[in-house]
Amino acid sequence: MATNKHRVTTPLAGNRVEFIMVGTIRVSLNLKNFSLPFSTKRNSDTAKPKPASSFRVNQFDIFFNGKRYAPQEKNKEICIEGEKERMILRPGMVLLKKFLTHDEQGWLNAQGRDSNSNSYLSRRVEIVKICRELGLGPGGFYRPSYENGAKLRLHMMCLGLDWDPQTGKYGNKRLVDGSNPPSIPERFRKLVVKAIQEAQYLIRKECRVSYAERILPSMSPDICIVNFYNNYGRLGLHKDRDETPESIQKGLPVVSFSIGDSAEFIYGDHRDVDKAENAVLDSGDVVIFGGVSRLIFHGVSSIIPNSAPKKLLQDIMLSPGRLNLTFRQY
Ligand SMILES: O=C(O)CCC(=O)C(=O)O
Ligand SMILES: [Mn+2]
Repeated sequence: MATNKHRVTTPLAGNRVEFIMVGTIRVSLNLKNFSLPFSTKRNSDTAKPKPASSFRVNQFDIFFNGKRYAPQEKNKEICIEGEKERMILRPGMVLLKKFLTHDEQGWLNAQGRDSNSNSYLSRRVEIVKICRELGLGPGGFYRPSYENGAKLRLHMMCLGLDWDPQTGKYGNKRLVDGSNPPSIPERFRKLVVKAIQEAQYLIRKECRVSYAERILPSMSPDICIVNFYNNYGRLGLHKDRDETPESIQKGLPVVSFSIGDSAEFIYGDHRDVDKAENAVLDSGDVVIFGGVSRLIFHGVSSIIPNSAPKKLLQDIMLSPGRLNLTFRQY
């Protein structure tokens, strides 16, 4: 069964039953060693695999072209320095509410112009704009499948290294079309480092310890998975465990940015939705889990429609849904 994104257990395991019609009779064919065309791992000896580069993925634009209903007033973004909430959710797991200021979530207005021209652009991180641009180019957004052919309920793009949901492996080329993943923009990497430092500061303060680094280690991200969930998007409970054993053993954290509509994020010690804890991740929130929480189960049970901040939607044409960037050190 395809139960999660990062570990896919054996659904078809190389076999597929297919039906063909012979006159009015339906005949089932058990196709031994059937492999999905984009899986290089399981190509049978007899079938001549098509080179990955001859496959194309459908381009996916996270900007919205249609008519949008006016965002509700209640979704107005409040982003006042000092009102930011920071929470330790469990040892090694921290939630930084509104860590990404509005400007850092996207600074272009709908016409593609800087929404505040005499602003301190150097401090701004154009996450949405950059993701959109990268997402339309080679190695950009696509709708990945599990090994059994079922589609993930999101669009994905990898930065730094490609991560393949079918093999659970990282590599330099995307198997599905042979493209190279774009690099992680330096601005993103700086923000990740800053977020970890804030989380460590919180741990030091709240837990009155001087060794926050041991509870939540620092890391330098070299991989990033960018997910775009529409209103029906979700991601089952899973662990992020495809990074190197050293990275995982050291508890180097996963750092996850949320932009756009809010999500019900679930997490816990078991792959059991009923036992999982729940946190709503709003636009601008950053969640970090490392140290003893590095291998927690986590997932997204739902996206809350129409919950994105009004200001964000006024300034950029992000499609209804949620953009998520998850950084790790390989
Ligand atoms: O969207 C999220 O908040 C989680 C994403 C995630 O867990 C992943 O990409 O591995
Ligand atoms: Mn994950």
